[in-house]
Amino acid sequence: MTKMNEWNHIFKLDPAKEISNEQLKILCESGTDAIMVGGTDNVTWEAVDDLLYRISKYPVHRILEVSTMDAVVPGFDDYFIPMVFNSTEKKWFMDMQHQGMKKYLEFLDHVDLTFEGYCILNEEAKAFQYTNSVLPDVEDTLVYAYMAEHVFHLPIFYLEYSGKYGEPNLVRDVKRKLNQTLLFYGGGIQNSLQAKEMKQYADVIIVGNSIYTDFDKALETVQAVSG
Ligand code: 1GP
Repeated sequence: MTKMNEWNHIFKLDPAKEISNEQLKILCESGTDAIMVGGTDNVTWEAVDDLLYRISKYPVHRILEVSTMDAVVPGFDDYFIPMVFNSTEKKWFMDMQHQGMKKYLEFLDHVDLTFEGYCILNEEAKAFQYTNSVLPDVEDTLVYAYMAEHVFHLPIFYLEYSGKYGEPNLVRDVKRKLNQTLLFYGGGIQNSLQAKEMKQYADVIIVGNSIYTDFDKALETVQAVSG
């Protein structure tokens, strides 16, 4: 398994959506650096467990991005925990995470937890609305990036445009603010060109929805940014 700072690409699977075994095999064997399981709505234990079982047939790195305490299924290689910087409610930055770790306190020495500084930039995204986020301007976003690295020393700062292709210049400017913290970009990547454009600046791009809307083009994003 390569180290996270060598990663380029992640496919994010939504446990609430259907995917065939054939497509799953192709994604897992595509050369992507990891398969991340995560979503906002209807994330159930059964659906996460089913996806974990199915992706575990392949030698791919398996990440659960935790969005609900009801579906923290054991057996993933990594657990990614979002901390939403631009939420107006502290619970999405600190309290849910605190409660979750309290629930699993006895296991914390035995699992890999990776905290992601999240900045949600699409007002239409379910996660934006669910977390009562406010849209930051460019300066706000740059300061969140600075805080992720220098105040909280987080390994990841994640520009999350879920469902919408973002602003490459903002991704570029945020990247310039980061030295140690990795920049993840996710949102609206549907083809190789978009993957390449965002990968110029982001350390890792995340491709989600287009898996379900245009599988072949989503698949091409791996080769577009690898190597
Ligand atoms: C969603 O950032 C990921 O959490 C990917 O976004 O689904 O728009 O590709 P898309």
